[in-house]
Amino acid sequence: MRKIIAQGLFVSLIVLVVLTGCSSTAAPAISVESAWGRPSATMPTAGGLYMIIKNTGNAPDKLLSGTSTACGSIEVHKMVMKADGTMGMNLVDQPLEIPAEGQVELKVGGLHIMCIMKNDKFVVGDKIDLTLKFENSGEKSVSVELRPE
Ligand SMILES: [Cu+2]
Repeated sequence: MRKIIAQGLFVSLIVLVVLTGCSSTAAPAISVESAWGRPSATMPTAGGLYMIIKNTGNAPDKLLSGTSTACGSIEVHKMVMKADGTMGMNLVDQPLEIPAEGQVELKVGGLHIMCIMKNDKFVVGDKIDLTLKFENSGEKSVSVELRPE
């Protein structure tokens, strides 16, 4: 009887090691690079924010939301070709997935973060603080440099 209990304990220990091993190794590792922003060409009170969101971890993560002292609200947009051949923007209403061991590039002509400005305009040369909230990685602070183009 004692032997069975001892074996049972041993098996539970192995299960515990395997379980905790998994939970500590399968995690996203998010970093943000090359962040910059510019005034929108079409919306005078909005600005586009561009950056590379990298995930060096082995589990995906999702960008849930963002806040900034310079922005009244923040949305993820995607540039699309409209039926009349001009470019427009669509709201991305699903959390943006950052794949494991991958990256998502927010760039001119593609995905971007739209900052609906609190004040009148972006001042080129200024830096604005942006906080991005990820599902698993929590909040990441990003300094965004404002450029003319
Ligand atoms: Cu936009």
